[in-house]
Amino acid sequence: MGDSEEPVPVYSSVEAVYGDGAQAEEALFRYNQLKSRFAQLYGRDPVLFARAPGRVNLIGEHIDYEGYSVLPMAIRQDTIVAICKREPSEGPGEIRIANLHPDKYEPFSFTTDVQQDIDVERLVWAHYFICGYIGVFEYFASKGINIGPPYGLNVLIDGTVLPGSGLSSSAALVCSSAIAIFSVLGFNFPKKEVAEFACACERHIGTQSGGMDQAISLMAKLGFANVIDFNPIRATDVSLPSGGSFVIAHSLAESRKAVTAATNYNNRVVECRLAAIVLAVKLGTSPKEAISTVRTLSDVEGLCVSFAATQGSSDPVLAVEQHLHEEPYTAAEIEGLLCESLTSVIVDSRTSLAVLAAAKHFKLFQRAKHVYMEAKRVFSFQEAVQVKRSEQEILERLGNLMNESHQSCSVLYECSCPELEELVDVCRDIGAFGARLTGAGWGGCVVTLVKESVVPSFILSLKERFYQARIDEGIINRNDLGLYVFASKPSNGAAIIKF
Ligand code: NG1
Repeated sequence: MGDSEEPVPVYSSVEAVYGDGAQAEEALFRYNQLKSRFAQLYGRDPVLFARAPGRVNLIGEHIDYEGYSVLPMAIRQDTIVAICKREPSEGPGEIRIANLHPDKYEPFSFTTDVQQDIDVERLVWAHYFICGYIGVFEYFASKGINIGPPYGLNVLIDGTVLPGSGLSSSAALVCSSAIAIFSVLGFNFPKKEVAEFACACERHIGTQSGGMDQAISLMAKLGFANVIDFNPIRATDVSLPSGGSFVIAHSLAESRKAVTAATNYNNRVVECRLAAIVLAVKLGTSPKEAISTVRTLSDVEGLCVSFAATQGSSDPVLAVEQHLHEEPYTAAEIEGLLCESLTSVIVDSRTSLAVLAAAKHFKLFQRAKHVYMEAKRVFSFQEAVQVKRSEQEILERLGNLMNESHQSCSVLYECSCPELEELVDVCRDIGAFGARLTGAGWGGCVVTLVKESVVPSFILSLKERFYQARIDEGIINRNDLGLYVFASKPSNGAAIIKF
């Protein structure tokens, strides 16, 4: 039985998750704080805690939703959910959700309706818990599990993954919520299945998310990055070179993925889908068949590779270069090629229709080229850590791949922003092997590879070159700097903790 077939682990101590020493002490402090605040709020102790980590994606950006493998690692920052069922004596069924930091995240109360709608126009932080709640009950329904009338829940949450940072605070919150909910109801499930339904349920928030974040959050193992494959989800451990360290640095521009979905994240999902359908048609599939069978660029990779073979190559990019044009496509041009209106091609979701309404044109060439080339870089990265070379050579190779990935995200995928560009430049300038935006982009963090031995001086230089001006302008507080720039080793995946 592979790891991913195993249920979410249940531990009775924080050490099992966070390791020994300072990190375990820090964690214990957080759990104790949650426990006593929970008792103050709800008059008793939580029955259990569920935690799920954020992640940093080392390489493979914006390709998970196209079906391609990615290479992230879990970070130590996580979200912890403390939970208990509400007793009938506590009044009508409701879900009470509070945060350990009510100054930033006010409390909310929701009904126990398992089919409630999330108003994506008025998103609040606690909706991510509700999204997990809806997801758990959809999963129960798919398994024929009926627990009778839903219970009310008391919930208290603490998260240390910075929101809007590209480190997947949303998946950490959705995954920890989902685990807490099924666990307090007396269930546990294989990690792989939880990752799948957690990904599906995050779509209630309105982004057509790919599945990387939930998969790594659930399946990560201390000390390893992972290659995550999709359809079906599978995680393979990757040992990183011991002399290197990944430093994560925030650009201080917030990536507001859910709010900007129609023009940014979901727009790219739709552009890739249209690129895949147009490629299929150009390569001989009838428009009708392409529209009904092709969803992602991985669906047409075979056709592209066969086309490349006619020219003695196996590179799908050749088909992109010869069958798509660089000039952005208008809706009318694509409709002409497909003999259908775009709204009847993309009929399956409200969020995709919002993309069509907002789009001026579609950059099919650029998006498809990025996806195929980035997918190849993931394999090259995985290969580079396995090959017998000197450590310096491996680190240089990985750094180059990260730089190429950033260039592609920036130029072809257009998901960077001025602050990320500045930060990437500074990182390279002060000696990183490579640096790139991580996560969806349009703000958020950069991940940069440096020699382990220089991490402290690297962080110091970053402070001087990037953050000092922002501290002087009052954008961030000097004392909070550790939240925005830190080195990270691969951390553990999600767990249930009962003490
Ligand atoms: P972030 O920015 O960390 O939420 C998002 C998606 C991923 C992936 C990356 C881009 C969600 C929950 N996550 O990550 O699936 O597509 O962008 O590689 O939507």
